[in-house]
Amino acid sequence: MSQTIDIPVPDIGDFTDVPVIEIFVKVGDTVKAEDPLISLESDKATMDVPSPQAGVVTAIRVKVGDKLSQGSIVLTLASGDAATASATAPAAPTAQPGAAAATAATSPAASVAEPAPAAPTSASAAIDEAAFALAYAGPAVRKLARELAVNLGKIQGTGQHGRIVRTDVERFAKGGGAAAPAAKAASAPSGGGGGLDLLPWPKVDFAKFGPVERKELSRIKKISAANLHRNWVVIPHVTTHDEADITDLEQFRVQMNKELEKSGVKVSMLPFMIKAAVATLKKFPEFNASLDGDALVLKNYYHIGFAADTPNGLMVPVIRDADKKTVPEITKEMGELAKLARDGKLKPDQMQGGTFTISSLGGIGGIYFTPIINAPEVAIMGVCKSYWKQHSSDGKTYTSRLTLPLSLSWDHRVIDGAAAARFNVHFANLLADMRRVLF
Ligand code: CAO
Repeated sequence: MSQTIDIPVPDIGDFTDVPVIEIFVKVGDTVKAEDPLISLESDKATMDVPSPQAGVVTAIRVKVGDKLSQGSIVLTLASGDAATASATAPAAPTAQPGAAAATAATSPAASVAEPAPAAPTSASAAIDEAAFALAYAGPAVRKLARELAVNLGKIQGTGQHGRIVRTDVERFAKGGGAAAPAAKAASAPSGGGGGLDLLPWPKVDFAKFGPVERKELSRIKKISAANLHRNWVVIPHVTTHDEADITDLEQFRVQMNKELEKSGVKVSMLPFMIKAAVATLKKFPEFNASLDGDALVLKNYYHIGFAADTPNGLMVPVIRDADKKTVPEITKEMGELAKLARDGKLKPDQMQGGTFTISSLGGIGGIYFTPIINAPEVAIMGVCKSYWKQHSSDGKTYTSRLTLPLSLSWDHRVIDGAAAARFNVHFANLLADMRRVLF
């Protein structure tokens, strides 16, 4: 007996009001359990919503651009005898060999990770992995491209904002479709299949060499990995290191904590750095900006992100309007946001709108590191553990100064080395004497 059911968006974590960017099926299509139905895209991740069961699509309830949350109805499916009969019917005439396998299970949660590249066969060996990784396409389309051994980097997408959709891949596999402009394909300088192009990711049977254990990456790790990978590959990073003398500031911080003891607020060095960052960003506005095509968007607000280490991976909560908040207010908000992050309860809007990020490893250790810019921002300040350093201004007499190592990574498309060095010097001078923030 046939029965119709409405298919809702499953649990997609903290995401709400996520726009539909692609619909993979149409009325009359037969789907199997786990076939992708639609693709949702937030600014953090692309998610495919799979079908929970086999059936025939009788109505589509959404259109591209609609914003969906968990429970929103996507489409109606006829299941049971009628559907089973149709489900065994031959595939649609446009389907390519292997296309059915290409629509295998995708996680209902943020499925940002694409399937591992196949072992290098003669067909897939030609795939330019860097261009493939950079191509604007969702997980289901990437999977299909892998199955059809299609190099995504060579396709000009016809979807919204140039997104590559299923039909683009299918058309390209048949020998049609527009090729991507050469500049879009991130091939090595040798280009055109030369011997120095990126090789496929090595596929190794690690168990051959000793006992192993397989652990899936957390959802947060998958999302941050995809973002970090894109940012590292797309942004020409340079890191400028410097140091700040925080001897007096540390003394002041300890004194203030004594005075604030009864209020329960305990201030670390980070809120002072946030205030110093805001003052430095005001002096160097191109660091508080984002690239938009050929233009730079300078922001007149100061929302400072801070990297937080959580059991599930790295998260970047944002302190909004940090310029309007006091150090104790920032301390309190930072503590609340860090706790939410560690408990996995941070909402998307608490991670959005950042204009500059500080990544502090000061509580842990290290001397310098290379932080990865949190796109679409153009710079990030990395900070390590302060240490006592011998300092001399005349080469004869030495004093011990508490020294904070700074590592500023910046986008060389927007910022040049001289500006970055000046930014660090100004930031360090403010930390050396916070009274300068008033000027
Ligand atoms: N030098 C020396 N000591 C420092 C310091 C520094 N630069 N920064 C912090 N400390 C001290 C603090 O004063 C505190 O000492 P006490 O326990 O004696 O008071 C201790 O280190 C722990 O500080 P904290 O880490 O709890 O507090 P914070 O405000 O410095 O940082 C937060 C808060 C959420 C940023 C931090 O807990 C965190 O998650 N850091 C990791 C960020 C990260 O992973 N970055 C890497 C991103 S790239 O993968």
